[in-house]
Amino acid sequence: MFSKLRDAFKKFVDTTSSLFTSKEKLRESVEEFKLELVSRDVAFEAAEDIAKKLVEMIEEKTIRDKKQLVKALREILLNYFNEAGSVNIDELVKNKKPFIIMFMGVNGVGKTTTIAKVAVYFRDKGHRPLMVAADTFRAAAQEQLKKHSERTQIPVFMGKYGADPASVAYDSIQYAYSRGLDIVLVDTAGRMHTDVDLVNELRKVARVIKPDLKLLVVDALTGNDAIDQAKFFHEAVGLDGFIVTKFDAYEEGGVPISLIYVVKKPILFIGTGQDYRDLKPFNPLEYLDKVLPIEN
Ligand SMILES: Nc1nc2c(ncn2[C@@H]2O[C@H](COP(=O)(O)OP(=O)(O)OP(=O)(O)O)[C@@H](O)[C@H]2O)c(=O)[nH]1
Ligand SMILES: [Mg+2]
Repeated sequence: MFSKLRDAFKKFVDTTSSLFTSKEKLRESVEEFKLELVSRDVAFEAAEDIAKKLVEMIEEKTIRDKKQLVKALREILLNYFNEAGSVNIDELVKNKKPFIIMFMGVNGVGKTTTIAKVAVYFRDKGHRPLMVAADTFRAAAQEQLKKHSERTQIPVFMGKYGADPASVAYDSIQYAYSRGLDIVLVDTAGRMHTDVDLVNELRKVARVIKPDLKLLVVDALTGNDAIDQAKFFHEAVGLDGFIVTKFDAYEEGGVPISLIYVVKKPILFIGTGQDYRDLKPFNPLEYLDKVLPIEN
């Protein structure tokens, strides 16, 4: 996992021994480091900021050796994660019933599978979730969720094909109320993220159901595109956080840094496989331990 980003950090740290003396070499190496970060899915803005901060610290002699360099890197990144805040979802869901989560994301990112995983996650903790198929545009979308419902035995609410997604979502909440279901997980339409109709549809759903959380599901494997999707959905509908899928197959490593740096919202969960329990709360410290070289 994330071996490529780790290699980029390691390479930079390993080549810095001469940098503490020569300004010329430092600039060269930092430029190369920036490009490497970008090629490992770190957003350009974030790569520039990391590089700028490191150069300042090296020039001010706050960083004098490799150990201090790794420590500084960790602090810079950790600060990004802190600025993005955190969402304690286990606590939040206890305080409002039904708790409504609206899931967004473009086609194929793993949105529907993720909703089923989140439903299983909460059922394991003693909750009674409801999955809602508010993508009435594609018949397949309804079928997908129904299959997950059959496999997991978690109830699903489906709208009629072609019905207004906002009214389906609204009805699902009444349904949850009347059956004592305490968490409503709303699957929305995918399509291209630049689709104007989609944006209007999602805004309407959000207006009508007033979700407690709006989460964007992104596929780590789409790299820089995931960053564009995040910016787009955040501007169009507003986001409270992310779920990043396909971490199990992800080598580049930079997507988490980009998401939280660019949108300043936390990552709640990561998808780590195709099974229902392949969903883990995201832990920034664990992530940093994996991508940074060891300080010694
Ligand atoms: N390896 C891996 N595969 C995943 C993960 N999450 C989802 N997938 C797979 O990704 C594929 C697409 O998942 P879906 O849940 O259908 O994605 P979607 O975004 O709902 O797709 P559409 O509704 O068709 O737009 C499926 O084969 C999932 O099993 C993950 O974390 N790791
Ligand atoms: Mg789907």
